[in-house]
Amino acid sequence: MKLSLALFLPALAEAAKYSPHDYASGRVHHMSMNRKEAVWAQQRAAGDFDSWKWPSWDRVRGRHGPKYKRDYVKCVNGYAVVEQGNPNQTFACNNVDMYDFKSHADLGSWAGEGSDTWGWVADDGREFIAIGQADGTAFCEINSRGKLIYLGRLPQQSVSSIWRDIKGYKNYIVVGSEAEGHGVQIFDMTKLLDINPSSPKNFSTTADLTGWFSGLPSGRSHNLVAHEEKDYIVAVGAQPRNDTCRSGLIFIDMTDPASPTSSGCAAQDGYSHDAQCVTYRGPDKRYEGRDICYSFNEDTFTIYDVTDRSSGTNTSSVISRTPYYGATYTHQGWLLDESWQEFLFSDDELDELDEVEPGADGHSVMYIWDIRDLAAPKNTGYYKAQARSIDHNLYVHNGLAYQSNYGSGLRVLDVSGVPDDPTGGNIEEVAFFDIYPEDDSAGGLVEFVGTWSNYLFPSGYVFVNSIERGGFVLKMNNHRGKAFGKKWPRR
Ligand SMILES: *[C@@H]1O[C@H](CO)[C@@H](O)[C@H](O)[C@H]1NC(C)=O
Ligand SMILES: *[C@@H]1O[C@H](CO)[C@@H](O)[C@H](O)[C@H]1NC(C)=O
Ligand SMILES: *[C@@H]1O[C@H](CO)[C@@H](O)[C@H](O)[C@H]1NC(C)=O
Ligand SMILES: *[C@@H]1O[C@H](CO)[C@@H](O)[C@H](O)[C@H]1NC(C)=O
Ligand SMILES: [Ca+2]
Ligand SMILES: [Ca+2]
Repeated sequence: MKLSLALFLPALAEAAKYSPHDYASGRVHHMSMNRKEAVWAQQRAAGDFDSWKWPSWDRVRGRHGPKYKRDYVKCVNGYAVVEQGNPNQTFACNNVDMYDFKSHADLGSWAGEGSDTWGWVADDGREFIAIGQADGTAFCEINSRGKLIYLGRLPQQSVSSIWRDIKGYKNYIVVGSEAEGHGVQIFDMTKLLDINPSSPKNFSTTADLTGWFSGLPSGRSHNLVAHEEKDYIVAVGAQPRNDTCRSGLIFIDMTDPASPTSSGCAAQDGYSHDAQCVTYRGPDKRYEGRDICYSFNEDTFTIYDVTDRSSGTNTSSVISRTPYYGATYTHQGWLLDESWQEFLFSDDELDELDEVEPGADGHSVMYIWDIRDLAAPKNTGYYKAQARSIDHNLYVHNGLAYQSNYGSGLRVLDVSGVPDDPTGGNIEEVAFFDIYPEDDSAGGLVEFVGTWSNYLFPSGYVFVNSIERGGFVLKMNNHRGKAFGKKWPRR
């Protein structure tokens, strides 16, 4: 389909920069959500979310047996050709092979519209994935051959919403949504261990939840953050903004997952869109062993000390609040090395769309942060992608950043050399798989289409959730057990 949004929201395109008030009032976030809703409404009307159009591999049969004969489709000369002659089944790629695909329809969803995803590994090494969709969360096992085995789903708690965010917490997943009344679902993944795939289970949103957190102001949240080591999770972006917690970090004690309780919130810097909360280990001696949240707060990168979080509002403190060149909608980020916290990478969700430098040409930008002084983090450089698209969620494992970059798909960057060159000069894209071929002939759309998020398993399989189609299982073809950046490990 052709997307034509020029008429929808001229204000977003015109205003290159927004005022602090535009952020604080929620105007920028509101415009961004409206923009997405507009794109997705067009796609919905055009039938792009009728995911049954995309054949799941285990359903495809030719006249003489399976049509997709190969166990996996190798990336050869820059393409993984799932079906000869079909541009929609020909994926541009480098160094990544495709092992399976299942449509959202075959993953038990009537709504489709994929979003976040998170995995869980059982004690015996079996790998399971939770897949966000507008009407709930689908569950699959990914077997040793990289095949998705559908096991069932956890329906939406209140009403549908494409915004469904999932994190792993010990043997549980926690699920939040922008739907009012949703709260936080706490689901025990060990329930999947004994399911017979021939009768997938439709779990109950009451009887099958270990716990349900109902203490969010309106039940909405934008995302959830897990800090397993300290037995808590954090809800961020829980609207409305005029609530006491101001859509900041809302701490939820998970000591007993059956009865999660709120233990206070950090409202000082207002709305938080996403965060990573960890125990501090790194060069800034002042914070050794403290609980630190690295937070992505719309117009700033904000660092909190949340050690004293458990007694009401604002008992934790803001260590720093840092604006930066290019900040348009500070979205998400991840540490290079949780065990020695010196560098971090962040993404911005509106810089390309709003044509703000350095993302003005639509080639997505990953921002590099030197956080060796938590009170004065520095944006030391950035990596500019060769592909045009908006960059979305990124996660770093063993010196490699796995990005879900909407229309340009999964992108894997070697970021292991950043401590040697914090400008990002030595960052290299080492692999990619573009799950959204629809925009390739246009040179890549700067639009909210394609992939929302991805999850890497110890086996090397990467699950990629696409908004339109369903779930892809991919693997880097040089991934012998584990993939490492060239300069990894560092110490
Ligand atoms: C590819 O997908 C696009 C978008 O859904 C559609 O317009 C087009 O007809 C499809 N082409 C083929 C060959 O299936
Ligand atoms: C699963 O249960 C929900 C209610 O909790 C219901 O709305 C939905 O239709 C059920 N889905 C299937 C496939 O049975
Ligand atoms: C808070 O904002 C909501 C809209 O998001 C509004 O309906 C409500 O009246 C506001 N409450 C206060 C106390 O301002
Ligand atoms: C928390 O801090 C913010 C920012 O300083 C302030 O506006 C708000 O009133 C504080 N809330 C409480 C309950 O102290
Ligand atoms: Ca961006
Ligand atoms: Ca593409």
